[in-house]
Amino acid sequence: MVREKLISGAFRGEKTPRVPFWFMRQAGRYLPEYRALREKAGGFLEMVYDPEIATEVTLQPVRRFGMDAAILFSDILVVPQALGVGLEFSAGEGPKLAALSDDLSDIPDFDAHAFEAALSPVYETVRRVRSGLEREGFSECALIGFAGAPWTIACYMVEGGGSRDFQRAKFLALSNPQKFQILIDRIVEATVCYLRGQILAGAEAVQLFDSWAGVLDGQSFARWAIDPVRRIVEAVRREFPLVPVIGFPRGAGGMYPDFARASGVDVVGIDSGVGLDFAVRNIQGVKTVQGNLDPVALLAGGMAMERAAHDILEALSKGPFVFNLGHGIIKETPPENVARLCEIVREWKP
Ligand code: 1CP
Repeated sequence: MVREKLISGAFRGEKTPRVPFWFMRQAGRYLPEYRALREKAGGFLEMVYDPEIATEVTLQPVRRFGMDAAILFSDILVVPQALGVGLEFSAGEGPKLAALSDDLSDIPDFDAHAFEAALSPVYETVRRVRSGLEREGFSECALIGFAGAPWTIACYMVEGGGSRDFQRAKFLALSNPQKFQILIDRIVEATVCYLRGQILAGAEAVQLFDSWAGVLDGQSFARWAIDPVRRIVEAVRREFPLVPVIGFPRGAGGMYPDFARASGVDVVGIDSGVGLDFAVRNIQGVKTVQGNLDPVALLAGGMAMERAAHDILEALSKGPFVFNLGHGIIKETPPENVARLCEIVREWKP
């Protein structure tokens, strides 16, 4: 019989004997072994589409720190790329995509065959990470797959890259909601297909990153952040009822409780701005909570980090909980701080 992994119990809403943990962006530039491989590979996308390198990078933080989950090394922007949108990452800069036109007349079609072919190296990475975890003795470590939530993906497709406030995406969503809905529906369809591919290849849970949910007003949040996620969750659950879905609507603030109730996700990822009492009262009563140490506290280390981590553990370990950061690890973070944080969480007695 296969024994359930610690973190899977927490994802399904159980209180666990120890608080499980992993960190967003746990693979990346703060690790010297990542930087060495990155140098050899050339570019970021070269790493993502090389299953051998991507597997290695996924396993690096687990070997060093023994997290309870590994997260697939990839990027949310491979989905628009597999839909045929041009994508580039130039050194030191963010991503550049071929932006959609003002009238959204150039929303790409969904060609399932081409889409799956483009993403097959990512599925191969998932298979290799699963067997790598077993082979290297990390049989308690779960593999998390992921995708961007439709709103955030639409933001990048409309804007053509990062932005401070994604004003153009918000403007088009408000001024041309019919067309914007078609864009969102297309991304929903592609994302369901992509998550299915990851789960069939061996992902044991999946996370939807809605990094720009926080720029939406209340009404827009319900339509563009909750509804598309709910439809993805329904489709995944129909086919894979036992695979937990984590939703991370970063910056959702006062809309977090609505998201927890209405999106259908099993686990709600909270950013560092969410107050702990608020999370206990309004989110943890409904769903498992994941979060929310400020990545800057991890960067700072020392007493500031220890105090912040203790506060979170004290408040949230009474219910179903997975310790994480409130956003990704900052690239200047000393690996020793990460090691210390792992020790704090592992030794915490709820
Ligand atoms: O080596 C490098 O220079 C590339 C840096 C990098 C890395 C390590 C990028 C570029 N993406 C990634 C990997 C990545 N991205 C993971 C891997 C798994 C892990 O967590 O270890 C994940 C889950 C993501 C998800 C992602 N990509 C998000 C959602 C999470 C978040 O940070 O809010 C977003 C918004 C992206 C887009 C993206 N990719 C990379 C950058 C610099 C950005 C942000 C662009 C911007 O808006 O400025």
